[in-house]
Amino acid sequence: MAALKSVCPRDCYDTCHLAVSLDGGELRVAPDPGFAFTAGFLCPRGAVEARRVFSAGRVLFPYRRAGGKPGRSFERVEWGSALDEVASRLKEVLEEHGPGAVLHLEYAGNMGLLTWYYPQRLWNWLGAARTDYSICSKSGHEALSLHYGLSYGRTPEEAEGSRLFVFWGFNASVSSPHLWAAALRGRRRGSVIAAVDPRRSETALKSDFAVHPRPGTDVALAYGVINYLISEGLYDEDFVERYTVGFEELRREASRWSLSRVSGVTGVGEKDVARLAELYAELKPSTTFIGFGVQKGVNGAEAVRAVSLIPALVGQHRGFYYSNSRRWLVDLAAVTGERHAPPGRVVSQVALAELVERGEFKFIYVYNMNPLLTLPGQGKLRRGLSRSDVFVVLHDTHWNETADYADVVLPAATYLEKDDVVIPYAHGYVAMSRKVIEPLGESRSEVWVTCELARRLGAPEWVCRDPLDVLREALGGALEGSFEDLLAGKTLRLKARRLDEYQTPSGRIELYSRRALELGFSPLPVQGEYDGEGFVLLNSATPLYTHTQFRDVYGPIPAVVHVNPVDAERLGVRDGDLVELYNEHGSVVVKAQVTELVPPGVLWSPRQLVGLDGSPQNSLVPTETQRIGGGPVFNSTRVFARPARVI
Ligand SMILES: Nc1nc2c(c(=O)[nH]1)N[C@H]1C(S)=C(S)[C@@H](COP(=O)(O)OP(=O)(O)OC[C@H]3O[C@@H](n4cnc5c(=O)[nH]c(N)nc54)[C@H](O)[C@@H]3O)O[C@H]1N2
Ligand SMILES: Nc1nc2c(c(=O)[nH]1)N[C@H]1C(S)=C(S)[C@@H](COP(=O)(O)OP(=O)(O)OC[C@H]3O[C@@H](n4cnc5c(=O)[nH]c(N)nc54)[C@H](O)[C@@H]3O)O[C@H]1N2
Ligand code: SF4
Ligand SMILES: [Mo]
Repeated sequence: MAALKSVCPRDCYDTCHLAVSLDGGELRVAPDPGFAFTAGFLCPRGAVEARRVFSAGRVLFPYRRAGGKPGRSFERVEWGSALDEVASRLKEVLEEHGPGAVLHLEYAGNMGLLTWYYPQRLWNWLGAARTDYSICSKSGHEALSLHYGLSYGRTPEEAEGSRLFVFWGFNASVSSPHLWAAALRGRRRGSVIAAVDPRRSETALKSDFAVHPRPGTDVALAYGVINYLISEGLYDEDFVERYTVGFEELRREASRWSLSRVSGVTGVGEKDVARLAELYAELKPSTTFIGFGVQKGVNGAEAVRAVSLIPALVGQHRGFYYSNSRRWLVDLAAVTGERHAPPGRVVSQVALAELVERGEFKFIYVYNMNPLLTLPGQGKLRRGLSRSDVFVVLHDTHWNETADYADVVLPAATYLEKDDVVIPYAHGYVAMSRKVIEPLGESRSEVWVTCELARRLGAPEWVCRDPLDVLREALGGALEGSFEDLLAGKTLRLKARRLDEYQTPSGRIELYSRRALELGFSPLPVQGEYDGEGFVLLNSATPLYTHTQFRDVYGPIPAVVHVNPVDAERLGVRDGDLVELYNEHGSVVVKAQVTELVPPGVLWSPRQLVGLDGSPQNSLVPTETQRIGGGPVFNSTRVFARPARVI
């Protein structure tokens, strides 16, 4: 069989274009050689997709619960009776409690328009509650929009010619391997790679220059850089004059951040702060890659704001890279049906556990997400979902922890078993992702399940509109080329908003943000509290897993914690010993790895792990939300540690 085009739909910066073939019945997933950015190699996850599709972890049939919660005791049922049961429970809850007691809960397990967005047509028609999708990048988006209007930045293509690549709280060599490869290509042409990370991350270790601020002190560091640029006359006066407003206010605030004060707060040596500023002044163009990682702490949004202002001072139009989801003209509302029926109640995804514990939802439909490991406040979430008055449905490709709390589990087709279109958030190229094999077992697409439920609930015709027509409407004005070209298998570029256009009240980069003032935030970035008791527990992406996916191929996410030798000594912990991490929210037992990759006072674990005691990492993370954007605070979680005695 000739290779078919597909696109990796994982929540990942790279959105690899793929060539998928069936050689003698064997499924082969390879990079599409025709798409330069991701040609050449796949990451360790992309490389084992075929194994994941055929793994023993697949949900292949519909099931209904046959034992208590939590637990995996299920009986197989026919699709018809599973859907009938779901529809009748849904009707009961709607009648008794209204649509606000019905929640659809999803994230980006598969970023396809038909997988993630299409099902929302049904829920919007019902007026059901949804979340604010704040779990990942929302705070950073809102932060950038205060100063730049829409939150988009450069694409990898636009960044590639940079002479300086700064990875700020962004472990790209792990979390965005093709972007990292692009940076390495730049280095071979003489560019410099710098990293800002509290840890000696994989990316920091491979960079030409790295600084290691204390977690949560990035605002201070950014002000240090800004102050140095201004006071040494190294900033681009002409650019600042033409494209920004609020320079004087920024200058005044930054002038309070002398090298010695910055060094005191961040722990970064004065010379290194100055060196970072000099790199910005000397090496142009530069691109600052602002990671989702730095943005997931109490000071996360403020850090994104502060860091994003540095490129403006050195004369770069949107000289940063964050997420470009707001750069394209894709009409998502055409997919979610929001113009027919706006979403009902919107609740915090980060703080969802609070509402679930209080029993605010009686019917929860989960798809494309594994909230029973990935949401903060696991203790509350688990207590809430154990209530007898909540009915939980899960539509997933694989068995996961959420199934342990589900009443009905429905089998989902993987991306290789259905057609879809994935909109990337970094590069701007799309291709139709084609069904390569028939769905395994009785697994079915989200479109199919949505329409089966819609029919049972008597939904109007628009809810179940032909998915191709929906895609045509959503993408019609968004492509450089026609939708028919896309259908015919061409790779097309997305129309993109301009880099030098600023959708702020003044039409310029607002170093001092009027919108922030109106919203009740400080017009200039603020360095918040960063100190506290015990340790800061950082956690970030690791190479073999996409969040909780690929454990069926690679085994459990290693339940380990990195501890600096000084702390290990003080705690009486040796390499390989068991340690209990605990705070007022919960406790998790992990194995210590004594290493200088983390500084004293800071711990690091692979994110979303399950402890050796079966307790999830997110039982330590509070449901606290950031002021700007309502994002999570994973990377400012405070914990204590002690040698673990029993398991
Ligand atoms: N401690 C800690 N927790 C975190 C984070 C952190 O840094 N630290 N990061 C947060 C971030 S940034 C994110 S983005 C979230 C991610 O949180 P989740 O989105 O919950 O992450 P996944 O584990 O990838 O779960 C996706 C689920 O979708 C399923 N799936 C995959 N493909 C399909 C499909 O085609 N159809 C259907 N129906 N299901 C499919 C997978 O099998 C999996 O069960 O986690 C957050 N949680
Ligand atoms: N392999 C792999 N790649 C992925 C994913 C995956 O699950 N696996 N998930 C994708 C998704 S959804 C996301 S959100 C991204 C996340 O990928 P990134 O944007 O790279 O973010 P993280 O991996 O959360 O953390 C990056 C770095 O931020 C550092 N950091 C933590 N706190 C601070 C701080 O206060 N200041 C600074 N300067 N740095 C800090 C951490 O030490 C870490 O090295 O990765 C995407 N790519
Ligand atoms: S997970 Fe990311 S890097 Fe890996 S194949 Fe998919 S898009 Fe590419
Ligand atoms: Mo994420």
